[in-house]
Amino acid sequence: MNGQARRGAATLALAALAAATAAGAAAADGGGQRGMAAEDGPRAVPEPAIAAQRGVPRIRQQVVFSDGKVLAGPVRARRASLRVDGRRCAVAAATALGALIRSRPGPLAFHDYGSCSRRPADASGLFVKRIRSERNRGLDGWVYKVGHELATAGAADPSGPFGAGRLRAGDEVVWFYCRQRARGTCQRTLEVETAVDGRRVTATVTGYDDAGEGIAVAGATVRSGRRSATTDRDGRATLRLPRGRHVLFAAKRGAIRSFARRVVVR
Ligand code: B12
Repeated sequence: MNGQARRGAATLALAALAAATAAGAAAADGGGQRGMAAEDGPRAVPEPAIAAQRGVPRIRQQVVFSDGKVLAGPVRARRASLRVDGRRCAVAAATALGALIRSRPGPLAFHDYGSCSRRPADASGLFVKRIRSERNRGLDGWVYKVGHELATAGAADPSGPFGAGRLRAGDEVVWFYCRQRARGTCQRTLEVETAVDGRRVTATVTGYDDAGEGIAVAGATVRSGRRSATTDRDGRATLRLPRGRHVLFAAKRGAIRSFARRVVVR
């Protein structure tokens, strides 16, 4: 988990009221960083060795679309800016929204429920209502997790995703399109852990709810290149892989696929 102080998940309880989707598209300024790779594995990003970047955390980010497409890679969560309804708004470094904008995932649209300005401190009311062509509708829309937990604060909130400090180097942030079920929770996000014994790689898949509570996931596909296996009731699957370095991930219909993990078979 990403920090002991980060507690308390945002339970997106089903509102009786219909969600009114706010109008007003906005443009984001990624400040020249290259976009993320549509991929299966992490992508190397050249690290500009400029002093201004020191202290700005490099995080891992995944943007998972409903059709299963994934943009993934490391991102330096630098300060960013965007325009909402003709206003220029600054977003603090080390926030999930700063990282999202910097990763340039494609067109983004926002609504400001606060009073954003050129000061990042005013950005806590910024809300992502579209990434590429996927637009929030009804009670469904874009959410982000840090580690396994749904953040409890807005993505540009300068107090950080859980109100207890901003993103740190190595944090994993996943953006996905939440489809709230009858219980009013989002899809589980998958995590895959591996153990290597000779050429046998045992993968254990856990699915985390909004609060970061995990359960073993049966029926998930663990994939490494062309090889794949399906998890049993304990969430375990075994793959035989040749010597070398491999990347694997877990996916299941109705859940959000895991980050890619590296394994080395000796
Ligand atoms: C439905 C809902 C969503 C839907 C919105 C669907 C849509 N069409 O846009 C989705 C699933 C997308 C969503 C996302 C998030 N939500 Co929400 N959401 C709600 C919920 C359950 C109902 C809101 C509603 O429909 N009100 C009725 C309509 C008529 O009023 P409205 O003002 O027009 O509602 C809009 C705003 O509430 C806005 N909105 C929704 N969530 C958030 C979060 C923030 C920070 C902001 C600024 C605006 C915003 O979207 C609504 C529909 O357009 C409330 C809880 C509640 N019961 O109020 C939480 C709630 C507003 N969400 C919350 C949070 C934390 C988030 C996320 C940051 C969670 C996350 N980790 O990603 C994200 C926002 C990320 C982003 N996209 O930028 C918190 C806000 C806390 C805060 N600090 O202000 C609440 C209060 C839940 C909670 N108890 O923690 N949410």
